Amino acid sequence: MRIDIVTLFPAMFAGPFDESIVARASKAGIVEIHIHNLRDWTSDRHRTVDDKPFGGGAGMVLKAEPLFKAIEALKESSGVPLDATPSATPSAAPSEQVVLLTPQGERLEQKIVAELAQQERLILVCGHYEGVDERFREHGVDREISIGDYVLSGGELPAAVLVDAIVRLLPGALGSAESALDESHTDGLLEYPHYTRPAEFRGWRVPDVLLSGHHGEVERWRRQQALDRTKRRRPDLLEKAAATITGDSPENSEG
Ligand code: 9D3
Repeated sequence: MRIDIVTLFPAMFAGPFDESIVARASKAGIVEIHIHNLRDWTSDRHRTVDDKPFGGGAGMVLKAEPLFKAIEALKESSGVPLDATPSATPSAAPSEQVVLLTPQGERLEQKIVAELAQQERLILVCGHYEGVDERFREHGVDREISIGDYVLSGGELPAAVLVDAIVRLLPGALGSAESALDESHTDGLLEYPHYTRPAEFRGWRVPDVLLSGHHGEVERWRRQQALDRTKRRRPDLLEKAAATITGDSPENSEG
């Protein structure tokens, strides 16, 4: 997968992609991430990316022109090296989506992450200031995503969150131990409590069942703990799981 990120603050991406799973996946050629400065697609002397809102009001709005120029240029770069041997049957255009990170987008959840992980190319556009010109949102963007109902100063951290969530789903990105662990945790429940040595720390003991060596009992205890914990902390997750089972989930609605 190739991911292009368009931002006014490229330096914000220096850290997150140089560590852990994303860094490993980049080195292994599983993902190719390119960061671009939106100012590179301006043509005036001051490299202007924003302007005052029509109709008045506080804040600035990202101009449509640099945003369109950016995504058009990135779409044109096919991802195929310029010196590639021409083939008799030109391959189909890679599937790609332009995603705008914005507080007005649909709230990110694992299902959306999984959908985006199917694309061959993603172009992520980080909003900033009061937002982007509506004509870019309407005619230049395939999908709008928020990472939750809290106010951040821009779309950069949300873009980094999205990339992290996507990359770990790409084939080969996780080690075999990590993927096995991951599969057992896709039942929609919160995790059971984890302990490691010592068996007693400052007088706090590890539950006896975990030291018992009875694998069946350990499994039963963990399942019960996961259920109790989910019921108490995240009843919404249980309702969602129940709705999926009864066929009463939003994916089956006509809306
Ligand atoms: C305080 C300004 N707000 C006025 C109602 C609007 C606003 C505009 C731009 C609020 C935040 C931002 C910058 N945030 C993002 O671009 C953003 C974001 C977020 O703030 N929270 C969760 N997900 C995202 S994705 C992009």
